[in-house]
Amino acid sequence: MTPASDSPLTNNLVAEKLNEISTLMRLAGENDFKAIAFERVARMIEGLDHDINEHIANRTLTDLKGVGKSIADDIYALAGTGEIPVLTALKERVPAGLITWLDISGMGPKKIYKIHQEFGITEIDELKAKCEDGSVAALPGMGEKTAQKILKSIEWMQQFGERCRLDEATEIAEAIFDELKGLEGVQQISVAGSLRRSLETIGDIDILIAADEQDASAIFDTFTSHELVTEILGRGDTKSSVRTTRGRQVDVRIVKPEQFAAALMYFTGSKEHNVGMRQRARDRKLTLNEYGLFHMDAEGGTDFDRPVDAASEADIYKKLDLGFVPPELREDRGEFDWFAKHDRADLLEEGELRGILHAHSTYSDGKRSIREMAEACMDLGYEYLGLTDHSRTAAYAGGLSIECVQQQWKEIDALNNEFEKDGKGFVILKGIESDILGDGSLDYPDDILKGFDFVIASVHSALELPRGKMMDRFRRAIENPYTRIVGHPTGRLLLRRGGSDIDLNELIQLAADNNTAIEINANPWRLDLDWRYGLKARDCGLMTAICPDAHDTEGLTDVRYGTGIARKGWFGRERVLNTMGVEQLKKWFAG
Ligand code: DGT
Ligand code: CA
Ligand code: CA
Ligand code: ZN
Repeated sequence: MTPASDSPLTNNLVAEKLNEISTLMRLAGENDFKAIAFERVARMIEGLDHDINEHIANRTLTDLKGVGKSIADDIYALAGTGEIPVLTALKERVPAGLITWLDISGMGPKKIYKIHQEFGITEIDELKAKCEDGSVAALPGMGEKTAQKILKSIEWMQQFGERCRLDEATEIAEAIFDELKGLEGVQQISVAGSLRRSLETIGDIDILIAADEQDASAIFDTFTSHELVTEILGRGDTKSSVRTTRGRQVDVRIVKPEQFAAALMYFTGSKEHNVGMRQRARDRKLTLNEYGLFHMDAEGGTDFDRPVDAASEADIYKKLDLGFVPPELREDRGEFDWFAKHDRADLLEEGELRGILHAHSTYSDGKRSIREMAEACMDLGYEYLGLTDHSRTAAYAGGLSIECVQQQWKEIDALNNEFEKDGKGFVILKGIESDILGDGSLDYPDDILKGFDFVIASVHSALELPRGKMMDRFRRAIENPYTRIVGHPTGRLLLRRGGSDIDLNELIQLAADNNTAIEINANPWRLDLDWRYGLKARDCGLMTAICPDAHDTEGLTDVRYGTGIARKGWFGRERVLNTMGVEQLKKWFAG
């Protein structure tokens, strides 16, 4: 993606370019420090709550954290010419094909650089051939084992892709976790890594166990012979890795019980959070690693003979003058500042959700009747269901004509009467997921719109409009007083399709200013609103709702994934609509 010189820069685009520089530097065998500096600035810009163009216009880029003169000049150059000279030079040096090699597990930039230098190859298929004919194995420092590993990894990559959705990872992790947790010798066990942090896509699954050394072997026996395991990738004294069905890698690590807290913190990550934690330790003449928190020795190294007494993650945070940081927030996006001053963040808990908003029935493209959806909600302990079938323009999804809407209202009234008579304490709200039409208007005349308890407004067509047109469209939809919730704002499908090009910071501001919520679509394909905009949302008081977008009764439990993302985005119950009781919610909807 090169910006046409007439199209304005966006925060994401600048971040993308800087990340590209960092990756290419590594592949070109350059100094890691420089690569890391670019990566840091990229991440900072991604999380920026305002438009980078302000800094470009005012020449104030160096006011931003971590931006030195040289990176600032790179960004000014990008803004001015559409190009960054250092990036252009790197691209000439590093063939594009090599970048895909980074996804091969066990292939760091150094190995890639070496193989490329040696054989002059750039494509994965060429690499595959060189592994098969023994050329890679013959290189110094490689060997047959490495070559075989590379081959396996390529095979797997081509079959499955390198990351998976949160629900897929959760299912596999839970099956293995359940089998291991009761085993003799397992003193503590936890999921770690990106899954514990509730990231929207997962590379591999990490599980950590506290056990005595003599119990490790039996625990690994059970793990590596689990029914989901298709291949054992490695087995050692403290770590074993397997490939499961559907191509996911699972790492299980066993540590000494007294090291569990520090190891759990380390392997939960993120790497960026760990870097921040180690710095805080150093600032206090301590060192933190996966084995524990220790005093520094005279040379500034780790004095393993002088551990600091810290038996839990909370203890470690406390010793570093921080409140306990919930795993979801460990992304180095503001948690250090917050927890240096606060004990807690009061994030949403799944149990605080009192009702379901955004679900479909057989009236449009759902698989269950309204009654079935309502009863499933009751069984799960919810107090209300905000039913939102598709609107009339969404013909492909069985969108409701005005007659159908009126018929649905009758059915809902009848069901509500019945529930009331039977003392169920459950209510169905009349909602609709209205398409946002091309010009930003909603999909029914006002006299129909006013009959709904609430309207979710979503874009389902022309997702590819240019940013300016897209924003105009959303602005009009948000300013429409009937719109109460914006549905899946970008329309992305994780690992499949990127979302619309919109300025989410501006969208959040618009929604907050108009007292309109933006949902966190909890369907694991979407998880849209993206948690990375959480700080902006917090700053302007944006409301959200955790919406399963359920098309079947099973889909209702997806709210667990939405809750994880809401926590990652710093949402507490007071900014989540479906933590309200039905009367309060109706009031909010009535505006
Ligand atoms: P993933 O698997 O790509 O979805 O992401 P993670 O975060 O689960 O990453 P993974 O599995 O490579 O490593 C698990 C955690 O271990 C990671 O979040 C932080 C820690 N860790 C691993 N390698 C490093 C490292 O080189 N430096 C630091 N500081 N931490 C690391
Ligand atoms: Ca992982
Ligand atoms: Ca891992
Ligand atoms: Zn939708």
